Amino acid sequence: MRLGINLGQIDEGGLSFAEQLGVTDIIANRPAAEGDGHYDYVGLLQIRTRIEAAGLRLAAIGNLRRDWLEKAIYGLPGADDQIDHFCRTVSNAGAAGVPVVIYTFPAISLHRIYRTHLQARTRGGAITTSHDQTALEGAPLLGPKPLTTEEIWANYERFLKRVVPVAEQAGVKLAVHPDDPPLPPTGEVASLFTHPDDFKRAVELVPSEFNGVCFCQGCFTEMVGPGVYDAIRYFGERNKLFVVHFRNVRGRMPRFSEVFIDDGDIDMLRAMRIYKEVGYTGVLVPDHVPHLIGPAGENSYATWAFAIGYMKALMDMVKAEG
Ligand SMILES: [Mn+2]
Repeated sequence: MRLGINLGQIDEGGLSFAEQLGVTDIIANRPAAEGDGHYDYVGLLQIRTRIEAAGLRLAAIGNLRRDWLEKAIYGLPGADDQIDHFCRTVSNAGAAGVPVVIYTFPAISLHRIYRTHLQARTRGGAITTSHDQTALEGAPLLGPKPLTTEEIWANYERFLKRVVPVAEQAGVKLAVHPDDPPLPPTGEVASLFTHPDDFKRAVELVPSEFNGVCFCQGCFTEMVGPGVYDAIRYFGERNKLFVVHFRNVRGRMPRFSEVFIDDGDIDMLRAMRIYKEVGYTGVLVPDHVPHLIGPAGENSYATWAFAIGYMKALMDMVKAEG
């Protein structure tokens, strides 16, 4: 198992921070090398070489612009063109030596729903986010057109049938991340992923060793609470874990809060042991952290350092268990 961190800016500060903490892998989060609807080869190559020059490894790119797939998600005119662009990103990633592309196929989060509460409090008064789904009941959500669950699955299948062969050719793993939060259909907008079974369906839709999951442990816990351990095992045993977002939460849908890594419902040591038991060899990164006091912002180094240090200790511990 490898320890990684998400970086938005691939700059000296972020890379030094990773090195100093003993992190080995970087996930480039919406790297600033966007071309016209896709990532170009040279931009990705430059990101990889910058990371490698710091003695680190580029594990994946993720957090791609959501609107790049909006027409594909809704099945609008221009859908095939967007899928073509996505295929170019995947091909270019392969050529540039990027092993994994993390993506979402989100209808609901196109509406910028993230949490109902953005200034909640957690331990010691740290600012965090929380979500109360009951506040969204009856929300008048409408995309460019009404979208049913059957339609979004059909559109997703069309996408996968085009993209997976390209990924195989390019040697790039496609890791799907759920909408976060994993909302049920809301207003006239459908959603794909509200239960681990939906991911089973996704990986079986177009079977391939390149079609798998970005296992956001936070989102899976938001879906099924303690069922998260079985979900790790299920996808891990089938080699479908391509990336792990190692995050803790308290509560589950319809109500949950983001918390510090050691302060949620998930027994993080138990989770780490399962990743090891199933033979997971990929990267684990921390994901969403409460704002620590001090130089403010979610991206302050201290709050990430706390999560990384905790993860590193857990990884060392399960390694020592043999
Ligand atoms: Mn995540």
